[in-house]
Amino acid sequence: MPRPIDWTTWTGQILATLMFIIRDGQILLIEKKRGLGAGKINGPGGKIDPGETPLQAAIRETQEELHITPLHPVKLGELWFSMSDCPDILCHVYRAENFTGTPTETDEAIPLWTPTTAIPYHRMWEDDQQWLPLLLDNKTFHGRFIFEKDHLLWSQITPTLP
Ligand code: 8OG
Repeated sequence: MPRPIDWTTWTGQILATLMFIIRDGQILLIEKKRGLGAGKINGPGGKIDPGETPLQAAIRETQEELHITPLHPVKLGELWFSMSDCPDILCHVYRAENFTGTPTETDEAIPLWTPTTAIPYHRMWEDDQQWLPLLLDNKTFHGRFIFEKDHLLWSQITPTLP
């Protein structure tokens, strides 16, 4: 049984972002080299710095990790993670259709273009297969998840109004 959580009073201790760029039937993912989820495939993203908006952080993290700038990102989702081994994470999820620059390997990430029909979910966080299809469909969503270490114990995805 997952530990009980009162989601009505839940607040994220760590604020984070994810950015998914989707162009010509392909999604730009990264192989993450360090930080939480190192070794996994994910979108670029990371923690929000003090004084930054979520959108500013999502753009900055994509610039730092891949040396590109996403154009006109739109927030589609919010993910609430209750983790057993680190503080609670509230993650804002963005989608963009275009970018400037050339995706480049950095100390943090290796760029990986994948057809949207062949996303490597087996190399991603366990919850991603529950909400990434909604993002690909341009739907808005709110997800809540309880993790025990790397293992997803409980999840709930709710569609939200755009
Ligand atoms: O700063 P750092 O890169 O370590 O921040 C963690 C990043 O990992 C941040 O972008 C949020 C993201 N992240 C989680 N949990 C999950 C998850 O379950 N799925 C995905 N796709 N990303 C996650 O912290």
